[in-house]
Amino acid sequence: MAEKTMAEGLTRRAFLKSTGAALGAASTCGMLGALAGCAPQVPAEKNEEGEGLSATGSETLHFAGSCRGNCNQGCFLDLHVRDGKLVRVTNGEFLDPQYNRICFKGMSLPQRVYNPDRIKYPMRRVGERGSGEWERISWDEAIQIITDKWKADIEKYGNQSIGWYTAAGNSGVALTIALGRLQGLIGGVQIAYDVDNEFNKGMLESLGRFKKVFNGNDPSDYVNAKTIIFIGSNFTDSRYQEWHWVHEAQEKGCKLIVVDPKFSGTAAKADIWVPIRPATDSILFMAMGNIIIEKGWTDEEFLKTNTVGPFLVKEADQTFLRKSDLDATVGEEDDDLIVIDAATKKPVASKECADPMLTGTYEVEGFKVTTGYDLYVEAIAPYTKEYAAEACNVPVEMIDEITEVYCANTPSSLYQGLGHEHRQNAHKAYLASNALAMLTGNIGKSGASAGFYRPRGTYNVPDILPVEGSEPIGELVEISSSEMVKFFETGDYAGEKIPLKNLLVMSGDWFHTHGNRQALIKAIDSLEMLVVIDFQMNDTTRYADILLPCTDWFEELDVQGWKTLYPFLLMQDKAIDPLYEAKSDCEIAKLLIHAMGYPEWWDWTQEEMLEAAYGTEMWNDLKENKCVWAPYHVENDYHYIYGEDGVWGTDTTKLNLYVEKPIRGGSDAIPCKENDLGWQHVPGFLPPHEAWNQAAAGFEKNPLADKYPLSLMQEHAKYGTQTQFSHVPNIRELDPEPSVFISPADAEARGIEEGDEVRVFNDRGETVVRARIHNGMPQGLASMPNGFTADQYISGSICDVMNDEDSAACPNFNINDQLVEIEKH
Ligand SMILES: Nc1nc2c(c(=O)[nH]1)N[C@H]1C(S)=C(S)[C@@H](COP(=O)(O)OP(=O)(O)OC[C@H]3O[C@@H](n4cnc5c(=O)[nH]c(N)nc54)[C@H](O)[C@@H]3O)O[C@H]1N2
Ligand SMILES: Nc1nc2c(c(=O)[nH]1)N[C@H]1C(S)=C(S)[C@@H](COP(=O)(O)OP(=O)(O)OC[C@H]3O[C@@H](n4cnc5c(=O)[nH]c(N)nc54)[C@H](O)[C@@H]3O)O[C@H]1N2
Ligand code: SF4
Ligand SMILES: [Mo]
Repeated sequence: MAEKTMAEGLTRRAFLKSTGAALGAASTCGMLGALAGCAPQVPAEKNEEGEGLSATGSETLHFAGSCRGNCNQGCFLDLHVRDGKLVRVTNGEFLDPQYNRICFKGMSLPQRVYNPDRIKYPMRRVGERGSGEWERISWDEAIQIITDKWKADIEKYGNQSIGWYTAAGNSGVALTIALGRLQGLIGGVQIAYDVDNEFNKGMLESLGRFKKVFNGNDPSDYVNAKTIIFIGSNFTDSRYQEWHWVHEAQEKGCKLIVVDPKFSGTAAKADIWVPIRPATDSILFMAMGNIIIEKGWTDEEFLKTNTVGPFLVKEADQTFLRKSDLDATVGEEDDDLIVIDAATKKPVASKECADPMLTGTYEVEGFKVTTGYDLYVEAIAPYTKEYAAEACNVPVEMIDEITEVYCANTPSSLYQGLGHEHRQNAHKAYLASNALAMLTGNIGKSGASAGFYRPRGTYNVPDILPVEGSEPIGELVEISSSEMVKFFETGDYAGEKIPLKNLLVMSGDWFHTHGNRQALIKAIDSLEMLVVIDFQMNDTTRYADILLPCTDWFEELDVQGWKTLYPFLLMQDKAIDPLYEAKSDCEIAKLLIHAMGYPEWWDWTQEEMLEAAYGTEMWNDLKENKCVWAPYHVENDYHYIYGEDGVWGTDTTKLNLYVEKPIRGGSDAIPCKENDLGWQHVPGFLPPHEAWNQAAAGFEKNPLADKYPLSLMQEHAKYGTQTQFSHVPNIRELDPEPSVFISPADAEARGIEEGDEVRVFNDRGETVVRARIHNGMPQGLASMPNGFTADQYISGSICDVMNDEDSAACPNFNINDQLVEIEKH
């Protein structure tokens, strides 16, 4: 009986220990399955044999669930509930079974639900900030304290005295709406969640996206690829639910190329491992572009019809020449791009030209113009394969070989992860690699993908966020998270005084995602009230003035909205009652909104809210079937291939080999620090801000490297989803404590042995962890995989040495962009 093994064997000891604490406060829902929101997914009579009765004579009920942390996979879950308690989690059944999967984190979720570190009641800080001294208060008191202060501060300083921070704790839709309504009412200051923005910038600029699906093929399509290049992705550890398609492709002869400085789990599966010098990826891809052009492996037809290659770029302002430039009477509706007709060599509107020139510099009615293709070619020309061999520390023969495999063994796909992303200037690597797909036409068809598949299940949420006919208190302004230390010290942001006194953090570990932690801890002294909503303790909750306990994922009704790998929407049943005094994020938002005196801003139940977000028909379908095709796919009923019809999600509907309008990455509300647009139109190379410890590619090493010679990255640990599972016993059994991985050579030079306690430090701070000596690490690179909160380190935290500097072109958490030294503790 598999059920018994899981519930009574693997998890039993830790599970019983923690459920003991939970039982007193938790009421039951399972047996009362007929209650609204508690309807079991599978009727009792369909339960498998042996699962029937518990010791108390109650049966196991099944509810639909989805794993909503930010591992980007969002598995469908079957929640086994007995006597009102979650006793087991197994995978749910998708409409298409090839997506059916679960991992050890999902299976361990009962341990997270009944985790002793859960926040049980509203609490007020009584000791120093961070001292961990709290007193229990009632919900009424908590809401009163918060809203009295908010009201008084809004009166005194205006709505910018209230601020918000949220991240990716729960990819359900309910939370998005809860915070959206609160912010919609109060406005104030949004501290931006500047995550993965070099990736976002590079991917969106070059490939565009559609509102509902972003810009990559459905991952089930990997099975059709003949070559896949993984770049900065430890796919076997960070996307394991998709690996089986890659593996199936490999079994059919697909060649796997892995570009990674470390011999990672994914590299171990590769046909060719390219051990690149960290942060030099864009150079490698520009060199590959040069080889493709030189060898004549370009797909000219594809370039002409699917890319902006033939469009003419004006030398004067680097934008495309349009009909409206030549005739001021042409309106937006009738406007078009101008190209040079290959037969007549005359400028014509692109829609009227079957065969445009891909190359050339021309004079058109006084405008000096060059084709987008030529500007790309000119930009990459200096990055020859010989240059790249030296800069990237990869042999010329290997660069030749991988280029040939990518071009000859088609269809070819690129999968671009984020390992190389988390450093300044990394967006260039995405421009440069996507260009290879455009040059060769390896995009827009089955087996040929370059972008990132991410269906947007939240697509119509923005429409229901404003409350029609109701005036908000004030406008919402956004400020960059990486400016936080400076901002809290001075109160100035971009030359303006912002009277921020209060901050509400929900669904994000603000202190863990930012670098320079000690400076941030000091800087927030100027903050008068930090309110944190979470269901478990994390690095931010420890500094809160008021802590509010929210429900864990299975204690509320929700829909899995985003960060998924499949074309479905998933229902989250309310499978168990909220533990202790936890309330859902929506309920908390409602209490705050009502106490502020604006009940019209929250006059729905959670179910009504979700129905409004999806429309009655879809909502009823979801309620009944739990898993439904996401709307885009219902319309088409097929597995998504981005750009298959030759229409791309960009302004011009073409792929941007040349980027006419460089963007910032995340929100458009925050301008780039320096906007050297000229440099941003085409691929190029600049080293990262700090993590550049060797002279290469014509750039001297960072002078800090004399003192701090090791470049430190943070991989996304196999046994975790950021910090979400940090205190789950099963997970800690697999990966007990924070470590730093270093090469044997670096260890030897420092007299460090496997398992030694070591001090990892730089000018920002230090942390003490255990050293792991890893043959797959290159000399000069160290890695501290993520997944732990500060209390789990011997001392300090990765965030004490982590960089908090923005990119010039794009605000971002550059979590891999730091130099450190390591010594025996
Ligand atoms: N198990 C698990 N899965 C996750 C997450 C998690 O925390 N745990 N987090 C999710 C999230 S939010 C994200 S952003 C992704 C991140 O997951 P990935 O995209 O896989 O990124 P990382 O784990 O940061 O790094 C992947 C690889 O990049 C390599 N790398 C480092 N620097 C460079 C470089 O300069 N060039 C190249 N080519 N490679 C480099 C590293 O050695 C590492 O092997 O994972 C998602 N999935
Ligand atoms: N030091 C460090 N910083 C990093 C990274 C790293 O690896 N190391 N990775 C970077 C990347 S790529 C990413 S994507 C970000 C991720 O940044 P975050 O999204 O902040 O990551 P988590 O640490 O998982 O924090 C999420 C928090 O949300 C809580 N939570 C989960 N569900 C709910 C809910 O329903 N309601 C509420 N109120 N809270 C909930 C969880 O308990 C957890 O405390 O971090 C970035 N910054
Ligand atoms: S952690 Fe990710 S892979 Fe594991 S069950 Fe949850 S969604 Fe699936
Ligand atoms: Mo991320």
